[in-house]
Amino acid sequence: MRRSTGPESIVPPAAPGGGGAGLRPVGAAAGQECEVTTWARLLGDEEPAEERQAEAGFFARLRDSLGKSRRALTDQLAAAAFDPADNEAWERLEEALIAADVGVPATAELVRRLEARAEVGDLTEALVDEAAGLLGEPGTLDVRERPSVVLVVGVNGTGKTTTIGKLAFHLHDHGRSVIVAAADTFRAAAEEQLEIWAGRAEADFVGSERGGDPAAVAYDAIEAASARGRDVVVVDTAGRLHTQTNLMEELAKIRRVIEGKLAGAPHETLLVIDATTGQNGVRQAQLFGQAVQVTGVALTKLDGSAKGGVALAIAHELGLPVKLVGVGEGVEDLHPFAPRDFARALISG
Ligand SMILES: Nc1nc2c(ncn2[C@@H]2O[C@H](COP(=O)(O)OP(=O)(O)OP(=O)(O)O)[C@@H](O)[C@H]2O)c(=O)[nH]1
Ligand SMILES: [Mg+2]
Repeated sequence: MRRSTGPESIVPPAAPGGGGAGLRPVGAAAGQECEVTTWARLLGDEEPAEERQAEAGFFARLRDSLGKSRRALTDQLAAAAFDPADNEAWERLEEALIAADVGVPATAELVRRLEARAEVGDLTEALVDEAAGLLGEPGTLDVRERPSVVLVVGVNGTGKTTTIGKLAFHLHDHGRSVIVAAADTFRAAAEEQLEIWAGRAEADFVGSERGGDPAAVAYDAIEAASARGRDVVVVDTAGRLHTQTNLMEELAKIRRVIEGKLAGAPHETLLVIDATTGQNGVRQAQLFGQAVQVTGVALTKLDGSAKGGVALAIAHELGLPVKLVGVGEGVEDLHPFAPRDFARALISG
């Protein structure tokens, strides 16, 4: 199949004068290196230098997207200089973190880590460091097996289908042949929406009759991938059924059928969380975690959210790696999660 879009059209232009490991993103403070986290790295591929260079520009987009969240966090802190000897200063810090949807356990942990420092020094810098530490290492997406299966779950409207479309596009852009499976047979327009994305990503599409068995769609897609020698199957699921219990039972069934069809599958189970829902997203993750074993989170709609701090709650409270972030509706708006860049964009800008 011929590509309709070249890679140069999906990556932002490189920063002028940038090159190699010393690249600095637009707007990064002097002396701060960009933690370039590329699609190649996420997928475990060799990393071409031009990809590192081009993706450094994503930091600027992330920083813009996290503007609202950053203001929610820093407005309260900026008013006074931080004095570690002042109890009220610590209380203000805690309040600011909780207001930014970091959640109580992750806030307590951040404060504990800051208090454990011999000296806090510049609060912003210290907080960026500790937040990055809490977020952990950049994640990877396990798509080494052929075929690999990525099951995508989440509440309705969080951005599952859109994220799958973008992911399929980037997988294709990195040399993977992809099949997308419309195992959301509940909603009328769901198939059509996924099929449009499949076209953009040059992925094969597997669907069913409306109201058909979602697990059977996943089964058919894996069978097709094996028969056609495709690399990755990405399975879209419903976000809403008649009742929440039905949904969880259905997802668990889809998972069981995938496991039964292909040993080791699903290789990834991504939970899509809408960042604008903040702490609600944490509760969703607990619920989905019980039904299907979630291996990572795609945090979407950071562009419209003031609750980006929820990434810290997800990482710390649930121990789930955030693997992808969504900052808009376009194909270039999905990006591998870079913990240090994220912490910096969230806290210091
Ligand atoms: N601003 C913004 N919008 C997004 C992002 N990701 C998804 N959306 C939008 O959110 C809306 C819902 O996205 P879908 O992909 O249909 O969500 P879904 O989880 O598949 O929804 P259901 O199929 O109903 O369960 C769409 O209008 C998307 O364009 C994002 O990162 N930023
Ligand atoms: Mg959908």
